Amino acid sequence: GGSASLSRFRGALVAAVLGDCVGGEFEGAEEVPMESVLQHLNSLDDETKGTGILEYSDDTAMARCVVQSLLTRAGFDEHDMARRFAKEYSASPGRGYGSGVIQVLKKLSSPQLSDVYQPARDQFNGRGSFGNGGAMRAAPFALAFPDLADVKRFARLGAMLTHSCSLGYNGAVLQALAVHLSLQGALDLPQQFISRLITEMEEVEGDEVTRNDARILKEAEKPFCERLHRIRDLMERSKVSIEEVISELGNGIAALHSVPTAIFCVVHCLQPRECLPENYGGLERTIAYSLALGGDTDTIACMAGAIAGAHYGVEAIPQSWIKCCEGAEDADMNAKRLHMLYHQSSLGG
Ligand code: R7I
Ligand code: MG
Ligand code: MG
Repeated sequence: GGSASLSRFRGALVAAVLGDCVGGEFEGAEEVPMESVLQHLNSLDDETKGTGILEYSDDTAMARCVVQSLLTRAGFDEHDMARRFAKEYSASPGRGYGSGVIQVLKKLSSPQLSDVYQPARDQFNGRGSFGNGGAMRAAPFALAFPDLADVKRFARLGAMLTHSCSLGYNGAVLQALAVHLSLQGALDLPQQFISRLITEMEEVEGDEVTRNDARILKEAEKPFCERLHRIRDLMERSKVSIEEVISELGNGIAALHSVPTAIFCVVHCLQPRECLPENYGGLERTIAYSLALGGDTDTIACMAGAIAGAHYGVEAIPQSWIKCCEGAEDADMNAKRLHMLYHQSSLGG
């Protein structure tokens, strides 16, 4: 489809859910042989096996809150979004939330709370979380706001409800930017796609707070920019092993060790790869490759899924995969609603 087409919106939201549901199988595994990944993915095709439904985790649970809030309020409303996070957590606390964020979600349910950003600021001795929980639910911001400045601003604020460390919320901004650009067709020119992300993140990471956090955590001055440069270096090489990707970019629960990794999975899988089946299309390759990295597989596949889905469109997703994943049909419906909101706002509202 064309730029910002309905198919791209549906692809983004549905593939994010798929990544989460399918990736849950390997979350936390240190090494995941490609053979196990393909076996798992093949079992989804095989209805006679009765794989049953794969449940979504916190990644999708929180993304659904973001979507519902953006749709209901026709824009960003931090109080409404915070309330939805808290309500969702108390209704289904067993979705695999990060161990720190649970404290925030409990505090957010208090009716006396006036500053909804305060519980997040109290995390980790006042420094805030750098986990990828803000980034994992950032894609819907790119589907709600056509304007790049809005995507950056609201993805940051939406993440800050739980992640007040710049390495947490800047990861959410990067993920939303990647989905935003992918929706416009920017992945047709992958090198330029990365360059544009670097240009944007130069500005995002240019502030005093980011510099300070990076110094305290002993990271490069602009940590996400530095990782994007590493992606560019990896892209220039003819062969890259999974071990190298993990050591250069990471596969962990920190936003810095997972958002750039998800972006790499997408650009790396734009073309056929030796380690992946020939009959796989780009979206299938992206999901399979994300899982084979091990570590935080549900979240990396969820984020890579959103970016890849926005590029390839919903038609690239195997029906048999959609059928196995809890919440995939809902995501498809919500994508249609977001598509309407997006094109309403672009008329100037
Ligand atoms: O970021 P968050 O919502 O977790 C998301 C992850 C995804 O993989 C989901 O699929 C789910 O499995 O969890 O939750 P947080 O609790 O804010 O952060 C996740 C973890 O990162 C924490 O439990 C810590 O182990 C670590 N972490 C930190 N450790 C030390 N200092 C995050 N921030 C810090 C920190 O500042
Ligand atoms: Mg999860
Ligand atoms: Mg995870």
